[in-house]
Amino acid sequence: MSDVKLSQYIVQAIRDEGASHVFMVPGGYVDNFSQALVDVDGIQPIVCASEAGAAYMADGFARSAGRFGVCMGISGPGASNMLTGLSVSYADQVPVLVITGDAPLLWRNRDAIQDPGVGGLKTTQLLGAISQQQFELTNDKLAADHLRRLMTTLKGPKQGVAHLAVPLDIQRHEQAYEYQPHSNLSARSTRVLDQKGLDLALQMMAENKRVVLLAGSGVRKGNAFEALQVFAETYGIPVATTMSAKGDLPEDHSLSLGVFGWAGSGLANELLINGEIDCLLVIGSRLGQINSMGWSEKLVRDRKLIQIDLEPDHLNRTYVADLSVVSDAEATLRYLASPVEQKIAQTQLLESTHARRQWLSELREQLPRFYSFDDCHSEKMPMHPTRAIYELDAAMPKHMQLFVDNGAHTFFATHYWTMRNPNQYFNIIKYSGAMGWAIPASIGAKMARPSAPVVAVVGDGCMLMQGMEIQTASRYGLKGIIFVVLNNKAHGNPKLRAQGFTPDAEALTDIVDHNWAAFAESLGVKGLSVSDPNRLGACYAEALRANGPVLIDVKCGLYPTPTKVFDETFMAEFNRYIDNPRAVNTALSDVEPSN
Ligand SMILES: Cc1ncc(C[n+]2csc(CCOP(=O)(O)OP(=O)(O)O)c2C)c(N)n1
Ligand SMILES: [Mg+2]
Repeated sequence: MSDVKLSQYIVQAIRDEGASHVFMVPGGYVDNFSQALVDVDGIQPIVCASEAGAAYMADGFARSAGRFGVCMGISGPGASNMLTGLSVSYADQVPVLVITGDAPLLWRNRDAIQDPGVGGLKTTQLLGAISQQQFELTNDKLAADHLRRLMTTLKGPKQGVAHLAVPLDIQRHEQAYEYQPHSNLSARSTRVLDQKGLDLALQMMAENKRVVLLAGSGVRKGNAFEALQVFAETYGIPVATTMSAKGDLPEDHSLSLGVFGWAGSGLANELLINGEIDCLLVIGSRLGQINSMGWSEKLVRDRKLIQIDLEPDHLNRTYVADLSVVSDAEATLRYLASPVEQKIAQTQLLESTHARRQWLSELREQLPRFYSFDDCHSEKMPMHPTRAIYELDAAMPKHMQLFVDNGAHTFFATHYWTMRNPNQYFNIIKYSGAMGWAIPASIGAKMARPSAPVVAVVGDGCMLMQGMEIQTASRYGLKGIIFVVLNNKAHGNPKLRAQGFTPDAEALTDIVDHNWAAFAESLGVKGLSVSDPNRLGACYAEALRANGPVLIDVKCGLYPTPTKVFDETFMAEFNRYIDNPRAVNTALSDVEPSN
């Protein structure tokens, strides 16, 4: 077998581990990788506008494909450009491999350009802040070892960012390609099922019959969609999801309550905060701020809390549960729905199935799914974003993927969209909320699932940050991707909070009404613009007919967000000092929400 450069060795190895795309920006310290990426079959380099876009694309790719994404850039500014994107993957435990090409070891600490040593931007320290695992390759003999070990982060049960720093001189070493992929490693093979803990959970549910399930992103990570539906149907248990698991029980299912928390449905928010629930079963959620309505003590008052998660570290983080079980979401839901040892508890829980369904149908009559539903048909000028979203949902094919960016538009796009299939809604607001993410992330997702159309709903502020990446969609000839800019000429969320500001301070939240359609056209993307709500339908239809990427500049007004997040009832929940012995940190809610 002939020797190959280490840069090629690494590219072949990650391909053999399952990588198909590398999102990157060229540069001196990754030149060897550029050559390898065109020489090696079965892996495609995607050149992005910036490394920030590359990291976001790798993140969106991984979320959509359900396998690791890869981004690459030079040390120094390439690495720092990737940092924000990678921080999103880190926070949400999305598997992303980041490869940096670093200055050669021989030049270290001598003021070389982009030196990651003394006097430079220290790549491993910088990315160490957001890496679950990282190695600097200081000897070519260690390549196979380091790559295989990074795969435990990219393919194992606790996923996230894996960083490999490869100095230029090491990239050039040659050796035979002998690499054994980590093929025996898969998230499935490491799944944990705590039957004893789950028997106790069954018993608690049987004794506390008004059970509601809150399903978090752990359900999606565990690919537990079918198991979730079977479990809910077996016992007639109503299911709310967190925002990031929106639609993982289809929202038109008879047992779906919709999203709980920020941007949540009226039904889920009112029931989980104010309703008479006996037992709240939480699977795969850390119950962070936006998924607990600001750590509301009402979420756990006068009811049992059962928390189930694959990661022990996620349990009892914000509330002390009555029962916490370390168990995988899919295995858990299957176990609970099948005949188990605790037969008596199971029979009792089955007996109350009809009563729960009855309870839910009464709740549906009392509680609204949508807040301010009339806005869906608003004729207002400037346009109401609710109408733009409601009609967009109606116009788009049901197998599409929806990427929602960060700002006031997040609330409209989440609240008024009914997700009819699992694993199609994507959002990062729960821990990061980085503006602009959805633009490149949706491009990564389109490459991950080419047959599924993609819609990205973004703000004009988001466009200012990452709008250049639409050129990547155009250059790679992507079809079936639509960027919908809800253009309210403002940093909407800050402006909605700006009532107390002076006019000069409020003006800091204004954005120029750019012609985003013309901007798109200049980058080879079809640009459409719409300001009359009655033209929305025709505009969406035209976008769907296009033979390439499309951007729609939806000129709308600034209107209050639809859910109660910023109104008095729920603000009170945020602002109150929680006098709650079961809250882990009672001071958490003593500050205003921000985004
Ligand atoms: C990178 C980043 N910087 C700042 C913020 C704070 N922030 C949250 S929403 C927002 C404004 C978003 O404006 P736009 O994209 O126009 O969306 P809109 O709120 O108007 O719908 C800002 C500045 C953020 N979330 N992310
Ligand atoms: Mg805006």
